Amino acid sequence: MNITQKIISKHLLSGQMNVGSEVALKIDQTLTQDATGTMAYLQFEAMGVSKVKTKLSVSYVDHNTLQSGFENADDHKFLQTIAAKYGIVFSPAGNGICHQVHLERFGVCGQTLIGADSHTPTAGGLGMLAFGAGGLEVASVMAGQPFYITMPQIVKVNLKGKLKGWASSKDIILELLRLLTVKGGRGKIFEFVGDGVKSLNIPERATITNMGAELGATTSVFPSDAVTKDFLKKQNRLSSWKEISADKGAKYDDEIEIDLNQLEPLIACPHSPDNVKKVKEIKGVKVNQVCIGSCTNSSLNDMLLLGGLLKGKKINKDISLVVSPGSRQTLDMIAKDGALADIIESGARILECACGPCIGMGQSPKSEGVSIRTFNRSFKGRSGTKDAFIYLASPVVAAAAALKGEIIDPSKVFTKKPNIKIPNKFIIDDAQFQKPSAKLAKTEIIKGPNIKSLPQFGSLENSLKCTVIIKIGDNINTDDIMPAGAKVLPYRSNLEKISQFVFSAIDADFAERAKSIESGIIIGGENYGQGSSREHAALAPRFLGIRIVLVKSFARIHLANLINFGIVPLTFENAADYDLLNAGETIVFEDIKQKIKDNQSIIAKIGDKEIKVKYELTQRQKEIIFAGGMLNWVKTTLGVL
Ligand code: MIC
Ligand code: SF4
Repeated sequence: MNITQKIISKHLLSGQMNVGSEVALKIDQTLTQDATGTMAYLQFEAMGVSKVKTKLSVSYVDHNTLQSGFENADDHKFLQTIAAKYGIVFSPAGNGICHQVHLERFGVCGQTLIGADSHTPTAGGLGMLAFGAGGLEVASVMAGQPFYITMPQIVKVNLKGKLKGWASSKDIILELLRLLTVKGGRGKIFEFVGDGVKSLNIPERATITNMGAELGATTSVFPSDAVTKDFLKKQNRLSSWKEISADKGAKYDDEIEIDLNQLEPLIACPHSPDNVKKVKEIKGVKVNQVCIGSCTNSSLNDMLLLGGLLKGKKINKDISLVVSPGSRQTLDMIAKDGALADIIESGARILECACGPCIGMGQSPKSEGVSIRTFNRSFKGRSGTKDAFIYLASPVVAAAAALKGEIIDPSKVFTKKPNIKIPNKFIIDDAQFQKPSAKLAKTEIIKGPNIKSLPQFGSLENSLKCTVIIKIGDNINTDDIMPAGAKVLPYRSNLEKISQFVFSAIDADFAERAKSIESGIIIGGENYGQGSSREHAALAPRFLGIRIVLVKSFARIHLANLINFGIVPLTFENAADYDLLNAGETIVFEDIKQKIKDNQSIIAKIGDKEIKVKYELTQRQKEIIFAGGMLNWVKTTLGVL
């Protein structure tokens, strides 16, 4: 067996490990963050379970840490009290970014993890099978339900040789994005093997599994070996280690080879993570801002390297360099090591250990500004400045740009690699985590005025008559559908408020129009809903009356979110029919419910035009849609309704 099959077979509750068939998995751990967590815990609460049923569930506060009003602080209090009541570990603001902290303090080799955040696969760097999911799915797993996925293809990524010169692990994943694009990983798990693996440390592996999300992959995983053991030993967590590797001759559905010796510094140009070029090809672009951090590149290794690169140097006068270490542990260790002082003295601005600029929580670039970021996403407008140009690169490329004020090959700036010494023992101080106890289980849940209860959606009607509220193109991401940033994020637990922002950057009147019409439909192209796992990108449209999304193809997590909120996901039988539809038209779906029940094809009628549309739904997913969403369905399953 390969690594994926080994872990899946140990967690398989039902189904068969055949590509394309649905499997139900036992999940050991869950994680949430504050932007998705409030909704997930409201849903969990509605399920009426007395305690989480997982081995470990952790609730992190790392996204909405800007407190420019009471909303976010109220959310934090709600998360803290609900965690206490239901036996969830709580990690408050300041502790760090969920994926970094989870890697350091909680991940266990060979276990399964789902997280209400698309970058949950980061933990694959430790040999965990970790999936991003909607909050409602995480809630149902916490309530003891299995996690369902369509068994993906397993792709062997053979890493050959060793990184040379100024190439970093970021360049490995950027190379994969260049080769495969943001759609290339859909329905696939990437398993990294080969002699190149052992030369990569855990944070380097985690940079790759983290950004596997940008490929649209179901997840990515590395073996667990002596390097993993060493990392966990330094974290004083040797008991979380176990060796995991693919059997000799293990079978894969596909194979890719990357020769690490040949890689050179790469950069993803605006506005998509797959628009990858060699740094030396685009040198000379003037830069205004450099941001180093995010769950992709904020580890101790990244920060020590940065300290070494900047030591004794000053950044370019036209640059704003912002640095956010990934965790309190990292910040503490670079403070004691002296690397933090080197970073500060270079002219950097130090931010708290949180997502920060990555999710548009501050540090938006200037108008038409160019920002080089070590992050994983560069969708237009996500930085908070609509006309900014975001480039994604490794900390080395980012540091070179910060010193010279332009995109430049690092070999022209640095002569030799700083000698980084990773201490033998990490600073272990878990004092800021709130761990579950019998006493805490008596905590009263506190909900501030911005935290609104969930709406109840009705079951699916037999026929639907929908107006096309918007028609959009390919690769629409969930930031397009449901923007984030400092203005919108405070309303993640207030559906009525946040729904006003649906598609606001693309079509300012979308919410108004959708609300004024009884039933709406969205028409889209390929890979609809790529990017973040935010279920608000399905929940808020449903709240506005969207009943059907008809596209050429879907991204995995968003497809699950649509189903979970009772929106019918349809695709064109013939992609060219996309051209026949227009915004404002009315489409009639006669007997849609009965047809789905009977597995028959569906005809969409637009006046006297008829087009064939299709769906791929398991029996379970059909029942969820008929019930008006997963919450209704789970409540029935658990006997709460
Ligand atoms: C993101 O990177 O887009 C986020 C913010 O972490 C999201 C989750 C969210 O929208 O809350 C994600 O990746 O799932
Ligand atoms: Fe946070 Fe950015 Fe990572 Fe999302 S991608 S979890 S916003 S750091």
